[in-house]
Parts: sequence; structure tokens; C-alpha cells
Amino acid sequence: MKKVLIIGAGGQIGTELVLKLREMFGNENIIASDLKDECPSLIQDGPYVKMDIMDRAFVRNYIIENKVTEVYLLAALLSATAEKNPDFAWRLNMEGLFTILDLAKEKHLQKVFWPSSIAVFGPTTPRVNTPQYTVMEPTTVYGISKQAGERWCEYYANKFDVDVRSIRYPGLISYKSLPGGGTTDYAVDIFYKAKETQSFTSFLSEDTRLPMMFMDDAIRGTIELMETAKENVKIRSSYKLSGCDITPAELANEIRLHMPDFHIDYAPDFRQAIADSWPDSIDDSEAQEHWGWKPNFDAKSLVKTMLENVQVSAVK
Ligand code: NAD
Ligand code: AKB
Repeated sequence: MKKVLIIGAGGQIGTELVLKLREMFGNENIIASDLKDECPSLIQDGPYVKMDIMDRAFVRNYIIENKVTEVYLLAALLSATAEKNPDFAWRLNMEGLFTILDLAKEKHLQKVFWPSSIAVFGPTTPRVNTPQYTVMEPTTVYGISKQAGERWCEYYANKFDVDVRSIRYPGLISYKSLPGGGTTDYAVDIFYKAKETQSFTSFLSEDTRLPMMFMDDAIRGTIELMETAKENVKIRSSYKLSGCDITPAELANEIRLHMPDFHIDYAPDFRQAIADSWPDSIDDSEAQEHWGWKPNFDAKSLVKTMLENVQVSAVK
């Protein structure tokens, strides 16, 4: 019997992952958990536990006592927030991973999902169609924690037969829950501001190209990777996934096809340097070959779906 715990369930990915997993496996089998005192309203239709991933003893007891079989560990500080508090970001992003990998090593867990990011790459990485195996010299604390995490996932898989699976997500674009402090957040904010005021000031320059993906594709890809047979998972560090790649100016042009009066201007801040260190586009052939990955949304369908669904009342 599957019993899944999602840690960091109140965030941008977690909210939608909980909704989808509950639809597939039943509300009572999918436990949401987060630091937040109150369960976020969108996921109140199933079990919720307040949990701090840094509290190793609490997390261990909860997972063992409740006979949890799978964990999705999403709690982390993202790239922009992490740069403001590097010591804490390193501890949060790494310590929780060891707690969960150790539980899997002791066979208390059957499967683990842990997300990586395009932030594992750095300025010396080939920028266009970045391959799976290439130079990786991240320059952010977030990227360093993700790269180290990938190495540890592979190590636990090889040495202790831990079934850990991972995706290097690009920037994720969604309308059900807001992003939590990343460099790609502009690509969500732009839709809210477009609907609210028909204008947007981008914190990245007009020609900053980054890999992006619509959340529906990210959730589907995550669950497909977790549900595929163990022998299909040939990469135990992390699989790259590609959706579309786009610049702020191109995104604005797509929005203008639906809202001709939309106006964008540019005021790059400290996040520009982070974006400049990341790839423009990603080659995801390994995910396609090993477990049949294929994105459904391109930039056009993503923009149309976002404009149809964003609720301006959700603006931060
Ligand atoms: P988010 O910031 O929206 O959500 C993170 C959640 O974790 C929040 O609800 C927060 O309250 C919770 N949290 C923080 N500290 C915690 C703690 N100590 N214990 C328990 N919960 C805690 O992040 P997200 O965008 O949903 O990202 C989830 C994961 O996916 C992260 O590891 C992130 O690095 C990775 N990722 C996200 C993206 C993206 O574009 N969203 C891209 C690449 C990778
Ligand atoms: C961020 O910008 O930090 C995240 C990511 C790409 O990991 N969205």
C-alpha cells in the first residue's frame, strides 16, 4: 500500500503535486507537510502535518510510526532567497536530504523523490542544448547545494541501493500557487501584473534566455519518473527536463498577442548575474529515451493557459 509524504507541500510545486497524487492514489494516502501552521487552503482535502525538515528526530519518528513508503522532499531555499542567507540555505538544502536518504538506506522508505535544478550548471557550462554530462561549476549557494545533493543521491543509490529519483527542473510557471524566491519567478509574476495593470518591470534583461516549463508538465514528468519501473531509472543523480526556452521580451510579445496594450520595461537586479550563469536551453534526450518523457506545453500554449487562469487576487 502506497503512503506518500510530501515535505514542503505548501509551495509552488508541492501544492499541485499533492492535488495530482491525491487524484491518482486517494486523499488519505497522500500526506502533505510543511513548516506552515495552517494547511494551505487548496490542499485541505486530505491529511496535513506541520513538520520542520530540520527536526531530524521528529521527521524520523513520523515516517517510521506512520509507515510512510515514499517521500517527495521539496523543502528548500531557492536561488534568490538562498543568496541572502547562504549558511542557512546550505544547511536547509542538505540536512533534510540526509535525513530522508538515511531513512531509505535503513529500508524505512521504498522510494524518494528529490528535486534538483538547472542551477547545478554554471558560467563554464555549454549554454545551448546543455547535455546531461558536462562541465558543472555552479556559482550560487543554491546551485552548489543542488549539485552536492545530486552527488549524494547517486552515492546512496550505488552504495546502499536507495531508490532515489530526481529531476533538474527548469523555471516552473504556474497559476495555482505562487513561486517562492527564485530567479525564474519573473516568468510567473509577469502574468499577474499583465492582468492587474497591463504593465510589468522585469528584474531580468530583455534578452535573458532561460529554460522554462509549465507546471502541468513538471508534475506529470515527476510522477511518470516516480512510477516507472526501477530498471528504467538509469540516472540516479538527476534527469534534465526541457519544456521551452524564452526571454522576457519574447514572453512579453506572446502576451501582447492576447493583450495588445501590455507594456514591459527592464530593471535588472542581483538576479541577473544568477540568470547569466545558467543555460539558455536544455537537451533532455536521456529522459525521453529512458522513461518516455515528452513535454505537452510550448511557449504559446503556456502563455494562453496562464492568461486564462491567473487570478489577480493572488498577487503577492
Ligand atoms: P517553494 O519555495 O514554493 O516551496 C517550498 C516549501 O517548503 C514552502 O511551502 C516552505 O514553507 C517549505 N519549507 C521551507 N522550509 C521548510 C522546512 N524547514 N521544513 C518543511 N518545509 C519547509 O519551492 P518550490 O518552487 O515548490 O520548489 C520545491 C523544490 O523544487 C525545491 O527543492 C526547489 O529547489 C526545486 N525546484 C523548483 C523550481 C521552480 O521553478 N519552482 C525549479 C527547480 C527546482
Ligand atoms: C530558481 O529560479 O531558483 C528556481 C530554479 C530554476 O531552480 N526556479
